[in-house]
Amino acid sequence: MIESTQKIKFYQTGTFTAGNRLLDLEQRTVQSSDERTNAITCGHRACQGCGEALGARYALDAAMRATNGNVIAVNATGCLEVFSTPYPETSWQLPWLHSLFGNAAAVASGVAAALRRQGREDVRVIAQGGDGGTTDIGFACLSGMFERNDDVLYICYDNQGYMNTGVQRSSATPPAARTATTPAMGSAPGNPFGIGKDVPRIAMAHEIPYVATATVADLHDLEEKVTRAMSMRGARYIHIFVPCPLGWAHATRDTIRVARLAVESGTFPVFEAEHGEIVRSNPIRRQIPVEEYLKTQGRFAHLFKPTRDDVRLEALQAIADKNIKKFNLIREEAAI
Ligand SMILES: Cc1ncc(C[n+]2csc(CCOP(=O)(O)OP(=O)(O)O)c2C)c(N)n1
Ligand code: SF4
Ligand SMILES: [Mg+2]
Repeated sequence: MIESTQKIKFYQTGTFTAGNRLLDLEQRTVQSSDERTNAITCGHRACQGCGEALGARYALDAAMRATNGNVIAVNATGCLEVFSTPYPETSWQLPWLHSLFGNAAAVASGVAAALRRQGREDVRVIAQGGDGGTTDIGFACLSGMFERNDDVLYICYDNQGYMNTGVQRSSATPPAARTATTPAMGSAPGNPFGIGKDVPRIAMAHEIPYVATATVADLHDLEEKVTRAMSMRGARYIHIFVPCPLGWAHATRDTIRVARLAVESGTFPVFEAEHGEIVRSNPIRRQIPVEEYLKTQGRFAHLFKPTRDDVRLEALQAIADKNIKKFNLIREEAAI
């Protein structure tokens, strides 16, 4: 008789809350614990199915657990700031500061410096902003924060556009995507520009202690990365992929599915880097064609109707294939 063993992997434990029941208590997510902080709580005005609201809740609750509740958050202008703090109300259950659209990293650096001066090393600082606040207007302040290695975790919630002001294009908007400023008309409908700024890799070029990407589709992974980041000192950066049902024109119930398809198609690579070197990447279980991801969203509808745009579909597939190669996302041991 031939005896063989196969390691069983519970992939669903990473995604669905119900999957937590398959895990020991200490391995369950922060979100499944009734002791979580609820860092951003009910009453906010995010759209139904907003990926950014979910991402912020997951990240900040994990950071609060990792620091015994000692977090000060600094927020850039954007949806997260606007929907959570309509004056005089707030949904934040932690000290929280908003200044301007472009200076969250600089304000956070100042808060960290003041805490250091007071000898309050137990209190940790998180800066957070959207892709516009991070990859465009806040980029110089962010690079300065990295270069000085200030003791701040910066989190970018990437919904690939200026959503708060009506879905304009940012430098994180993918090629061909329709936005209010890149309409689906003309010879190159949608965003006519290239691949956008790859801020996680730009952050790596600063050789800061920690850089990671994550999505709202994998709660365990996201929480682990925030926890790891909070165990370190110096400048850290996490880039979280957060679908936006309003701007991307996908069903509100599909936020998690859209994020998962972005990962499984290779469109959004999930990895970690320390001091400028990639140390881990999350393998793809089953590569899906990029089309399967694009078809979930109205912002790419013009690639399929009234006629199929094979040239641009191939270009988008090529970007995903390149990611898969660059980050070694398809590996023998990942297949079951
Ligand atoms: C200097 C300045 N320019 C423009 C604005 C208007 N503004 C506020 S939020 C925003 C877009 C934010 O986009 P992003 O950072 O991606 O966050 P999102 O709303 O998509 O989460 C813009 C253009 C502003 N507040 N300040
Ligand atoms: S526009 Fe998008 S990011 Fe803003 S609240 Fe709505 S779903 Fe969230
Ligand atoms: Mg945005």
